[in-house]
Amino acid sequence: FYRPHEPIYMGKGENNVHFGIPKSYMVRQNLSLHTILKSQTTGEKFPVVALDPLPDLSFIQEMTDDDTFSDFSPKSSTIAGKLITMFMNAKDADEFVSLAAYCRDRINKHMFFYALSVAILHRPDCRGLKLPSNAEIFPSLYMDLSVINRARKEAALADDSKEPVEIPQNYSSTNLEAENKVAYFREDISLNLHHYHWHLVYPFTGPMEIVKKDRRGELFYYMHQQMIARYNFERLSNGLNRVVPVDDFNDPIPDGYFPKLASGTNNRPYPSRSPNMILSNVKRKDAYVNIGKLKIWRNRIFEAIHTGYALQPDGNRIKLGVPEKGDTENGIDMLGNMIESCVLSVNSKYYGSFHNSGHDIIAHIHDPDHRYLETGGVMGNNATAVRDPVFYAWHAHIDDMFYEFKRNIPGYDTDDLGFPSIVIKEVEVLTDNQTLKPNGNCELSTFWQKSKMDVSGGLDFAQSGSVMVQYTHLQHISFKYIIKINNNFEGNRKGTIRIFLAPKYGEDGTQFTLIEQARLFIELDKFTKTLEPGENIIDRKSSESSVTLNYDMTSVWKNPSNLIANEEEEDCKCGWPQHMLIPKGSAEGLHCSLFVMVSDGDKDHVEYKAKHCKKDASSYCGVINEMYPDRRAMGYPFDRPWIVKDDFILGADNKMSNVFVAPVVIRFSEETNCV
Ligand code: CUO
Repeated sequence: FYRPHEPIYMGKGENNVHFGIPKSYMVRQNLSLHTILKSQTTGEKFPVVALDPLPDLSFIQEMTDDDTFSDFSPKSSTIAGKLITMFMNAKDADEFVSLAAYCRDRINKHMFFYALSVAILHRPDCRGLKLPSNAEIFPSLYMDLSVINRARKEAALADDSKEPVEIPQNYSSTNLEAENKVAYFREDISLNLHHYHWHLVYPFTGPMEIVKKDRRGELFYYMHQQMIARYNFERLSNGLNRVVPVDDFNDPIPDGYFPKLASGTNNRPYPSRSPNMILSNVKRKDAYVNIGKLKIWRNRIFEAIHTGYALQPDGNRIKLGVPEKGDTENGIDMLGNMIESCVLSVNSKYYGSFHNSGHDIIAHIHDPDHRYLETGGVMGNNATAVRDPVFYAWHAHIDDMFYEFKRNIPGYDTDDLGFPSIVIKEVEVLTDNQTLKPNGNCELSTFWQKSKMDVSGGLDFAQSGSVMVQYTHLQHISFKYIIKINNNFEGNRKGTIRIFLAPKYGEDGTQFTLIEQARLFIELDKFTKTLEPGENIIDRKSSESSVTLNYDMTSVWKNPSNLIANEEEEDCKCGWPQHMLIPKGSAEGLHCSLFVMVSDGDKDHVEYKAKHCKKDASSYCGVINEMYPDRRAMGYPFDRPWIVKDDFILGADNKMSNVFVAPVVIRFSEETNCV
């Protein structure tokens, strides 16, 4: 992974005269039997097994380093699927390493590292191996190209005269563009890493055994639903209206985006999109999307949603899994795989590839017939898509389609929501610098923080040694929830504590109804507790959240043993950034509703195969090789409408004792802290 464009060095054996000769030379000399590989980071040599026969890479030739790898185009994803399969089929770790070494300089770099990463995450012999952060491998996908150029200059200096290169907080636009107010969210390095990593863990192509994961389609729906809810929360924090979905393919796309990034393969700048551009059919060698087809696919998907049945390739219909009451919901799972679409789609010919093609058509809006030889835009890459405002507009539409299903199945009634004899008496949040609620209100505090990361591993051909960049991101003062629960049963009961947060007021200052607020609730935490009879006081830290992961940006290259995860970390490689758990709020204080529910832990419980299973960041990312750790529908209890009084959430008719809504204010301070 180190320095992706520098050739790897291989030779024929310990005493080989060719040792240390760049791979490109070896290709020219037709030297194909490689037995010694030299580590780029340490200079250490180690043997690799000879491959016999050599792998046939003819399927990959259409994709050179001059092409931009797009996660969503059928061409890229078909080739990537074959490459992943090849890596997964290597019979042992030795063969896997040889295969990777053989392929590395012969394949489009982005494609290579994507497929290799998917394989490392899924091969049993790679358990415990940590992937380096993609921002370290391809920093130009995560920060302004001018920062990379300045980092190269720093690399040439002696270590004691190097200074960190600052990534300006506003580098893609100014506040003349209203969307710039939420650029800190869209362009957050760790958020982009989360999205990239999520799609590595849940590829939509490749061998069945890695695509087919428990409730995969449902998680595609839920993780992206939460991204939209969080983005809208952030927008309301900044005085912006909620995102408007892209649902009419003939309308101009109002938002422009000028990324200032370079592609990780050919170093060309990512194309920009001016405001109000109009979609047209994409007819290129590397992408083909027809607007008429998109509309047909969408109609068919809606037909499946409204009839409750999907058409299979053999002409028979299959129930779209509309759940019987109390059952785990699987209709949304089927729909997730169908809309995305992934290889698990019930009928990919008939329902097409709606979501992926949407990414693809938007990514090529600037050069749909390739007459200018431009590559695709940021929407075509999972590592860069979420920085573009149109990502949220597109996914808001996708989310509306999922919600169309959810609102057509039975809503939750008090039986589905209640847990009689469990009473939440009080909920408080206290930040680490508070012992009491100020003015009787629970208050959360957000601020800017500066952090650093080392990009030297991605500065190909630059001098070695660390090169730090410094960036600004949102942060909050850590806090804890104190929840008082009475268990009026005679014995112990297991409770699942579900904590959500939503803004209380809409764009025009009116208080949301439950129906409006439901789709805005963001999950903050979910955990299980044994509740003893009588009063229980639960004290839970924000850092323990089941949603988040603490992104450690220290370079793995400083000490290659960092690539081996310790036991604790083994299963946690994906997650919402901890520093973005709480939306920004506002200087005057954004009023929010903190929703806490206790549901019956026995009904929610899922049995794992493994004895010790780390559930870090499992809410949006699941648990590797395991069932999703909650039997309820993802997003429960806000995934479906409620058949209870509309004003319930406002506390006017609190019949369900296992639910509590506490007012919380998020106050933002302009002060910047450095770590
Ligand atoms: Cu994550 Cu559209 O699925 O980007």
